[in-house]
Amino acid sequence: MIPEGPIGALRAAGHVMLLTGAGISAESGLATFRAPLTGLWENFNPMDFATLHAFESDPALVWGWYEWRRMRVMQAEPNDGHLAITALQRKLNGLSLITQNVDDLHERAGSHFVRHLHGTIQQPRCMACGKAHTLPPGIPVEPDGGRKVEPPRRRDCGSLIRPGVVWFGESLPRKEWEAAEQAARQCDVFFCIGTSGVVEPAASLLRLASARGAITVQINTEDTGLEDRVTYNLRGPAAVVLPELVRHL
Ligand code: BV8
Repeated sequence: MIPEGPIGALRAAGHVMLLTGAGISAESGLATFRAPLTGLWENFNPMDFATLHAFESDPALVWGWYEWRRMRVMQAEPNDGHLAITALQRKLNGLSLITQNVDDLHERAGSHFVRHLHGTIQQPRCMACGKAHTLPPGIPVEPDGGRKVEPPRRRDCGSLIRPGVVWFGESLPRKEWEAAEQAARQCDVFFCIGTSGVVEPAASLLRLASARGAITVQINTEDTGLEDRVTYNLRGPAAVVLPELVRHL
């Protein structure tokens, strides 16, 4: 049951900001970032892979992990949480959608102007100059039993192609980050949806919005430690809570 508070705040808001994390893609079957990995990767920790050092040390292993994730993303479908956000975007004039996720499920649910703070898995780029690299069409095949997949190299200069994501220790894309900071400063209502609030600087956006007097709402299936720092805490799966919110608008 959704309390009247968040619904009234949404109705009255001039500018709403949504920050989504891996939890909103959980019901599409994509593992969240800190949940134990499954299958081929069950004994691996994402934190050990999502770094430039890991890729430079073993490009085939890290590229194999991203290809496995890209395959899982391409096999996944947007869930009712993604679709509810698209409905919110249509109902509310000023809505900023910022995601920490590297999947494209918000876009495939029909959302526009999605800001990816941590890049996207669908847009690999050249290690040397950052030039976008087009991957062959179709879903990557699961490597035959192994985990390693040699990353492609550019034909002209032979540079390695890397995943188009922001690794730990790397700066966020400036345009996306500035847009997120501006939205956090200006919004009347800030939702953090399906994120553990661990990764910086994304996690600082809630603090910025709150400090500027925004009403803050958390949607999560578990405690994150943010419960005392938000105005409203809605416990439950994003794919259930968000459609319920939209139904009341
Ligand atoms: C930076 C792309 C400046 C890759 C990701 C030392 C050196 C440098 C920096 C640092 C350092 N020490 C600390 C830092 C800062 C560091 C950081 O934050 N580290 C953490 C571990 C403390 N940050 C950085 O490095 C950032 N850059 O600071 O630049 C700089 C530059 C150079 C030198 C110094 C500073 C870059 C961070 C970006 C990392 N890249 N992703 C990839 O995906 O492979 S982050 C990764 O975590 C994903 O993007 C993910 O989205 C993100 C956040 O995680 P969550 O989305 O919150 O996912 P999580 O699994 O944690 O939680 C899911 C939640 O959903 C849970 O709460 C769960 O309960 C909930 N849930 C589950 N199911 C549901 C649900 N909720 C609702 N409904 C459901 N159904």
